[in-house]
Amino acid sequence: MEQALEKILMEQCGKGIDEATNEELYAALLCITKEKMADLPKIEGPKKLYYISAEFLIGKLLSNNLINLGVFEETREVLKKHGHELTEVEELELEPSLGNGGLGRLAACFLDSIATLGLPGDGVGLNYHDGLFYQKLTDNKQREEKNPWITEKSWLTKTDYHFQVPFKDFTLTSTMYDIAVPGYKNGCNQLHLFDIDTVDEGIIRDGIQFDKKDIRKNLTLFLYPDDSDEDGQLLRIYQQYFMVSNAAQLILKEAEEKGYDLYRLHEHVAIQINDTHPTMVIPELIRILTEEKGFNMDTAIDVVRKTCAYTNHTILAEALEKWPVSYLEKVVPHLLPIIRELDERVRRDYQDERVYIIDRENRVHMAHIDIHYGYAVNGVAALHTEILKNSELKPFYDIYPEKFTNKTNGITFRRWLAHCNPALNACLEELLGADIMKHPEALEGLLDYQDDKAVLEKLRAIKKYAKLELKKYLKMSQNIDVDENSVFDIQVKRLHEYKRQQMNALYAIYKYKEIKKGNLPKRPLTMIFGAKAAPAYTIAKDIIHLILCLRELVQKDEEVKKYLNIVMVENYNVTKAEKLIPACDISEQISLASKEASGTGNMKFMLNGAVTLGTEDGANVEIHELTGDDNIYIFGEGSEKVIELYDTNGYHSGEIYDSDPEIADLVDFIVSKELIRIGDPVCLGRLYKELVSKDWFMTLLDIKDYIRVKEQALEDYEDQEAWAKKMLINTAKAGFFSSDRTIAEYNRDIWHLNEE
Ligand code: 26Q
Repeated sequence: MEQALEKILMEQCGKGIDEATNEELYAALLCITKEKMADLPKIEGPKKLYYISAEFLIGKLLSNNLINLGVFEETREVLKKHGHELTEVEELELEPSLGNGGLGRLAACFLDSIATLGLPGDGVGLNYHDGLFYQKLTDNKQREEKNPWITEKSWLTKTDYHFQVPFKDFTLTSTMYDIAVPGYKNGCNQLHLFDIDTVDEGIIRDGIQFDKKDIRKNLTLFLYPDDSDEDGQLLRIYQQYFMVSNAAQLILKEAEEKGYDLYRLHEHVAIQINDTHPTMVIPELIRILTEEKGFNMDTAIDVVRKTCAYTNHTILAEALEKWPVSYLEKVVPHLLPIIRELDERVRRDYQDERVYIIDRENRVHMAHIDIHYGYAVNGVAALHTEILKNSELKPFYDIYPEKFTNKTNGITFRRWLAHCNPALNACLEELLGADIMKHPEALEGLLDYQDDKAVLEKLRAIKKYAKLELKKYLKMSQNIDVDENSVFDIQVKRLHEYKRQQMNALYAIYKYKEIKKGNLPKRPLTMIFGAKAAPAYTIAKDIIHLILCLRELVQKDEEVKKYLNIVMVENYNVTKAEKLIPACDISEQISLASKEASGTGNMKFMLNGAVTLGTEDGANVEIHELTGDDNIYIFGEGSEKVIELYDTNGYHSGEIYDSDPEIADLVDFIVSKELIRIGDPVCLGRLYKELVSKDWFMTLLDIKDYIRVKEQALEDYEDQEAWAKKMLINTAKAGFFSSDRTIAEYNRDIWHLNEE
């Protein structure tokens, strides 16, 4: 590494390593790493996976690529020897924000694991120039700004692959860009990101506004542009079709180049459809096979069905895609005859209109295409899959029980342990004498040390160090002060009512009032939030406003400030997650039971020795099973009760509000004199009203139990040794959540990539 670095720095800027600036070092390391990845063997085999996803939230790549190439330590040492810090060099890398949250990050973890397991599998997605917006917090509100990440030198490599993508009124020529995906001490796969050359960032004005009709200029500008109006939704359809038409053409081109018989495509190719965003790949493949490859309809459908598999990530009705036929007519009319044919075949075979593809209102249910015309359907955590089978997708499960499987999500330990918490990783490897990156199950060995005072002390020291690092970072980035001796209680994830950040905010109100009453906590509490709200999601923005107003209130109160600190991290993203997660004591996973399909942040916190405070939802259920009752804090109603309340219309927040003065007291505070003086009465009033009159995600149902259990957790924290043991057990039991395990299961049950 040292020689390579010296050589390239001399060539590029005529300097030695000592004199090089961080910018020059970054450019040189980028170049060396790209070359090393190009030299890796391409992972190959009899069958290849294409993981199609509208999102790949890959995060910064320099350190991770160095780790996977096995040269991270060496590189750090070389830089150190010459007076530089790799962490400072890495600060210069811009994070590609090519995802919203869980689903996109999962896709990135999966690519890492697929390559690490040596499986041939590429990602296919879009090269959004600005990704998801950059979140600014000003005047206690979220403002959206553009978030460009593509610089002249980046991880993208332009290829000479181009495809023609036909839309109703015009045809676009694509360009494929590749990002190398090296496995950990293994060969290399690719992430293919499609783009068009005519995209124009110049059309963006005031924040993130742009002409939604100018497809040639806007197609790959943003991830999920605001789709609250028809033009936004049409743009989404343009994006989705552009993605899948390129994917289909790439898949067929590669298959033909390898000399495969397209009638046996399914023996050589598996396509994973990540939620319904890439669903149009099914009719698109059928279209190309019938129109261009001489297939008849029956055979085309048969081959495609044996090739495509679908992952469901949500049961929230509003997130299940249903496109009006009229919208598809405007963008991709050539797919409609095929979609209608697919629907007619369903109608011929089944009488139950709940399984039709086109409904009475002429909307196309994308998930229904996937389930009928794919060979596998999976949920992302045990509870989620059970809910799919027994309620949300029950009519489909009754028809195709053999298609349904569970694949509990996972996270890559390369990023979420080795990279983000090197001190913990080093400690674990030393204790366990194993490469945790290859053998996550070895973590269980940590249980042998659960009563070893020296080890417990070491784990606490590692946590303290991470808290100090976060303290420095918050000071530097947002000029926020935090006390490393306080409890760090963290809720970071997209802002959504079902995730119930509002419930956590009500806890902050509770704590504020208690402190005001003189019930002082034994130890100060730092409540950290990080969350972006969708630009058109009004109530979500109101919740951010409430949290920021509460911060201001507490900060201005010299008395309360000593005991309570409310922090909102600006522009929460992968890079910030890497700094927050190692520093966490209490991990907030408080969604309404049944609503969070899995969650993956919960796994990252657990691995890094945080204790979960959560509901029996998504993968929390599995975390609970692994840790046992003593090492997790569970509260709230379970999913069965919640589902029953929805089915019977049995929940009325107003009744709880009217009958419980303690709860009313907390909710009323949202529109109290103190807060209205600080905040926007319209936003706070709207949120108040939402909670007392609707509260669709049942905040008031669980708030009291939440407060009770959180108080218990804070009390238990005071027994530092007992708490350290909980931390240890959480880390020890986290091996199950390695995405290597998840991917091995996908391969065993769905993809079968190594089988001739
Ligand atoms: C749909 C229609 C119109 C506009 C946008 C969308 C849309 C966009 C993004 C729907 C869903 C998403 C993203 C969903 C997501 O991130 N789901 C999360 O997936 C994780 C990985 O499986 C789970 O852990 C989380 O529980 C789940 O919420």
